Amino acid sequence: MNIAILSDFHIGYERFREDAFRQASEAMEIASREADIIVIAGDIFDYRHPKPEVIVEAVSLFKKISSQKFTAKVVGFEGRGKCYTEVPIIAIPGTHERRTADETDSIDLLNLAGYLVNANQARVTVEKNGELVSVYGIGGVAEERFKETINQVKPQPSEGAFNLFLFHQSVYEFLPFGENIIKLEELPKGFDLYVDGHIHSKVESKCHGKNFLIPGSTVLTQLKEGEQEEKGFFIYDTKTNTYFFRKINSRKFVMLKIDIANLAPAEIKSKVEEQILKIPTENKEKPIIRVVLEGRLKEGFKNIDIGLKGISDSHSANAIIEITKSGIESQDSKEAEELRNGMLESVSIRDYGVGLFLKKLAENKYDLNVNPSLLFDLLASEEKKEATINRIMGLLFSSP
Ligand SMILES: [Mn+2]
Repeated sequence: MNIAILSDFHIGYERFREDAFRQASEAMEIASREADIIVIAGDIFDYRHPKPEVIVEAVSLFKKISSQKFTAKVVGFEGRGKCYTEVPIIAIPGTHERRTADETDSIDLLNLAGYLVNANQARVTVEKNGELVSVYGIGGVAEERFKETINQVKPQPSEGAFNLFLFHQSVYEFLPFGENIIKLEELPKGFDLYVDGHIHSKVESKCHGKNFLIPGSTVLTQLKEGEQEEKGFFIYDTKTNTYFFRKINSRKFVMLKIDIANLAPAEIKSKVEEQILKIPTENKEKPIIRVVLEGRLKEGFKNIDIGLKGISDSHSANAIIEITKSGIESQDSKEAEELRNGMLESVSIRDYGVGLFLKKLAENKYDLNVNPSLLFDLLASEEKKEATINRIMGLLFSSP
């Protein structure tokens, strides 16, 4: 059988909401035409409690895809939960859908509606012309709980079937950020194929001598360097153990790292402009360009002096441009760095903020008749923004 392996749709992702839905839909439509089984490795939704309009998007997509004609049928289900359909669309909840154990999540909702089978801590068996494929899934859990979960549920391959192990975690070989993260060799043995989600860029590797695949997300989320590759999913042939990456039309993402060492703001601006103009913009969807400025600014200039907003505005018809200035070293970033390094442990962030605020006010010869600490508290207030702003304006600028 051919298995389509997809992951991380992040439907509802605010920043690129339309992209998330459009790209997930395209991937699912192609998958339903070109594969016998669709397997989704978690994070269908971007958050735990999707808004009704986001649920509607997902329901409309899964309703449509699950009503297509599939020759392969679900013939077996054992484990947590219940199965309500024969349609071979199999998914697990990811870390974005995860709720506390035994609480229902949004994958349970799609499962109950019969649009897919939730394989979280369960084995789903699919049959087509006498061939069996068995999928054992474990939904995303906190990294430190994953090994314990494997020990509890003891995933076993099923005899006489092609066995796929499906999960949604970091894997140490690709994200070595902690002791708790599982290593490939610690994954359960005996499966013919290992499929993971969570990591948003594509990975092709081996585990216990078998193929290990991460398809990556179908939508751009983190604007990281590794996300410049084209999005899509794998189609895996169980008879030959071969696979290929099926690309979808995803919005292009380009990351531009620009060295601004010893440049003045005007020079930086023209350097950025020049680099942006080199990127082709012929695609139907505007590309997302992330400009990362790195290096130490020319003496005498500060971060704030670089007026880059004009650049994003002047290109807004052809591209979505985001400019990151955090790689710049100057007085401003030194202050942020002090905070990060915990050099100010004895001082609360708020007190440190007040200190900076007072210093800046003094530098600017602030002499209005409002207590600076009160002003700080008002400006930092999270509540009733409009009323707060009116109050500040009143205090500062009304005649006594
Ligand atoms: Mn994800």
